Amino acid sequence: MSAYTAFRKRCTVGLLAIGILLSLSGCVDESTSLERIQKEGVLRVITRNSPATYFQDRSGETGFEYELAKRFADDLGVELQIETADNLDELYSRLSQPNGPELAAAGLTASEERQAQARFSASYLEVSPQVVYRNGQRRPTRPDDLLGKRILVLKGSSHAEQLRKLQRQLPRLEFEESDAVEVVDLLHMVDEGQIDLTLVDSNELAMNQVYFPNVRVAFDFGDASSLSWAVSSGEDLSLLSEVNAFLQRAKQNGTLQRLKDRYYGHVDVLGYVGAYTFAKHLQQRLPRYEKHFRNAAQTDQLDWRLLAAMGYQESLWQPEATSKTGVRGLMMLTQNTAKAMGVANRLDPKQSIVGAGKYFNMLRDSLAAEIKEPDRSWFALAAYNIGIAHLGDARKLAEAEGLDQNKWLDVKKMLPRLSQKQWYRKTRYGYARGGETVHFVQNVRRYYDILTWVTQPQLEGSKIAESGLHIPAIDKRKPSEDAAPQL
Ligand code: BLG
Repeated sequence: MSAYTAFRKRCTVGLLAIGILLSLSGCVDESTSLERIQKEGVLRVITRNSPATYFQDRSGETGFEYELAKRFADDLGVELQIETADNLDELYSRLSQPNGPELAAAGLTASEERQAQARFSASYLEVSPQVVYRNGQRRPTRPDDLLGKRILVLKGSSHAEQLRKLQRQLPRLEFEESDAVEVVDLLHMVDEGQIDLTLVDSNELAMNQVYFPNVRVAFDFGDASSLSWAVSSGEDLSLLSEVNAFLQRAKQNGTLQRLKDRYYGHVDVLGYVGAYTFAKHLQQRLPRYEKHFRNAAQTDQLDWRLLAAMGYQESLWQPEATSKTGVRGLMMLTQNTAKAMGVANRLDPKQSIVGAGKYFNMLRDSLAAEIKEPDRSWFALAAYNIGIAHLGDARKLAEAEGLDQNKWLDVKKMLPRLSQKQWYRKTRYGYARGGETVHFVQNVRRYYDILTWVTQPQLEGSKIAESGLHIPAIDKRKPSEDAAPQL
């Protein structure tokens, strides 16, 4: 061994020893942020409490961001702990605190102003900022049309940032920012004519369109932007690269698309007119029957919103509805079902709802014990529409195909076969319009989802806007001259 080699070896040993000593004494914690999360077994995520991100529903915590973050935590094998911030400034400042949450998942846009505070992940959703106005007023079509309007946006939002940029070209442009409101409040204020315009992201508008009948898209404001998750800018890159890998997988295996459809796809499924009509009926018709739904649901231990969703699918909440086949009333009871449920007058909305609740419950109770919730409820819905006997046929077809007769996803594939001769001639009860039943269950579930979030406390809290939320600069100005009369 040369003297040089011996010297190097001694140095290496020395350095190693120092390294071991340092790490033993805890002077250097070399674990990455990802390792720390895994060691502690908890991922702390900060979000906003809003229908488009995170809220409480019939079965607990839910929302697009919550569901995605929950899957991420499950993948990491750790518990998810959600924290909420009241506004975006607070969210970013808590994210950068030394003992703050590790991740922010709140429909965030990787805007220039925020790049200094946070590192953003790859995008998981493309959205367009949209200018929103009230139906009946002149539709703004370009940035110049924003001049002289009462505009309110979320404080600290990318929309405020975009408006500030526009102000450089249009110095007379005025707008307000508020941290006392959420997106629903902004839309509510446009809907009620309390402000002229607001800016929201397309996904948030899509979700809320089914609630506010008067709000309309004026025009897309600038380019589409990408929603991302964020980690504090002080963090190492371990968590961020794990997030990116997860988002990539969620894109590839369809998880993102499913969540997007479930939360933001109402307008796509109902169509623009359908969403608008639903919103109108929600305000004008549902209040007349809500107490009947609630009472009947309580008696039968159901969620009243499921019963209401069925009523909307059956008759658009119209007590005198009649089908071509003579089925009648708000809940579309056949004569036989009405009789069996003790309904004397099918056209009486209260009786119709009580009878339907009783019938639905009876069907649900009669299903095989192997069928678990929530599928159990979807099976009961199918039986409500097609009859328990035909549903039994579809389950048998599923079994014969090697599918699971206790899973809705499998049985729903078989139902359309009940109207095809090659299949229904093999069944015990024969022909039935099973395709319609699939459609029926799908629609009821869609309305149920919508009703679930429009009746959640967060949205009901948005009534603060109605009761005179105080935004001084806005209050001072006169309502615009061309405001449309109330519909
Ligand atoms: C349902 C009955 C089931 C009955 C099935 O028909 O009506 N449900 C109710 O009365 C609530 O009881 O099952 S059976 O008794 O075991 O035979 C099958 O007959 C009602 C359905 C029929 C459907 N809507 C509730 O979903 C309907 O109105 N179809 C007609 C559509 S159209 O006007 O011809 O387009």
